[in-house]
Amino acid sequence: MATETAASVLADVTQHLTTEDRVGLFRAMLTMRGVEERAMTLYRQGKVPGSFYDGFGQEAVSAGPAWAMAAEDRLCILHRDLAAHIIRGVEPWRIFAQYMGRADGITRGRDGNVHFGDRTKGCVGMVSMLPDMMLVATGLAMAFKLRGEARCAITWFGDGSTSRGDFHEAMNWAGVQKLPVIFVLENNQYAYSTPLDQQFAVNPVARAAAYGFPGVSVDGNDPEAMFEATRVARERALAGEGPTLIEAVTMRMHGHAAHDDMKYVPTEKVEEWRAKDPIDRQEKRLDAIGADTAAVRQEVKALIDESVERALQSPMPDGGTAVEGLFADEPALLEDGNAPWSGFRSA
Ligand SMILES: Cc1ncc(C[n+]2csc(CCOP(=O)(O)OP(=O)(O)O)c2C)c(N)n1
Ligand SMILES: [Mg+2]
Repeated sequence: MATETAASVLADVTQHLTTEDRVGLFRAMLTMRGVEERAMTLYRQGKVPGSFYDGFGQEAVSAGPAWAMAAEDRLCILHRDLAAHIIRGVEPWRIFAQYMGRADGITRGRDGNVHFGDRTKGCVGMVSMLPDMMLVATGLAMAFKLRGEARCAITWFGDGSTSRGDFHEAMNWAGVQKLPVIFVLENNQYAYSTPLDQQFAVNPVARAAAYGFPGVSVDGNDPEAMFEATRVARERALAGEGPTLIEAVTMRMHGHAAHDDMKYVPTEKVEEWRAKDPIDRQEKRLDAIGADTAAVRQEVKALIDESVERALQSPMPDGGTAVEGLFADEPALLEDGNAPWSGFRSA
């Protein structure tokens, strides 16, 4: 099966994106960047425990695809894809609270990191083992198919995780069953310090053909190209034609996480990609059609400011609630009459 080019998927992008949509993509990417920049400051101030991961420069990879998905679809989102949560309506103040481990975080203080998801908004909580979200998305798609529902699942995963068996299992099963699932390969040139040429001999987008479905390579720094590729993939999925693998070609502009100075990445490479910044590019496009991008910038800045303040007001969680919400049905009491988690209770 032929691999399509970025140019072919961009052919008629504005047919399916109104000016409002295009501004919406810009706003979502800007919000993602604003949240992550401010969260990095909070991390350096010691207010975000553990480590901190961001998707600086990769905002289009999550914004474009998330914009193409419907309310009834399900999104299995990874650690550099904050714009997907934002587009689904997760409020920035709750994301700040999440990073700071506060009671109003999405996991209500159970995690201070990126392992969160708000199911009421169709965002599935992130599984840390990579790329197990591919299996979760494939399972969701299997359920949609079995129930005869016109819904689609999408998941993101990195170049590094394509070397694992789970990648093969998910792709194979989705191909065999022609499942309504979209796989977005976030090719940001590195998996921690491992560059692509040490990761695989053949680009994984070419592997899609081996599983019986198309692989398309897209400019991952262009939110409209990412939207269009996903829109086409979703139509294909809903028509019962099966999955699509979309390779988003991008660059990890920061270290793996806040602790990583990425000295192993040549400076010229980072500079080369800085010129392709997705937010700057979308802003230029919008300026060219007369949209008020300065107003969007102001609006987003105000949102970030008030969101940080609100999150800082959120209390630390009560330790006694730590194991609440783990079970759909509470397990039986122990022989001594205590609940299995009673040892964890603070009182
Ligand atoms: C099975 C597994 N092994 C190791 C890790 C630790 N780990 C987290 S992110 C990461 C790098 C992943 O690289 P890539 O898939 O390219 O994604 P990127 O971080 O570049 O977005 C590693 C090794 C993990 N989460 N799961
Ligand atoms: Mg990577």
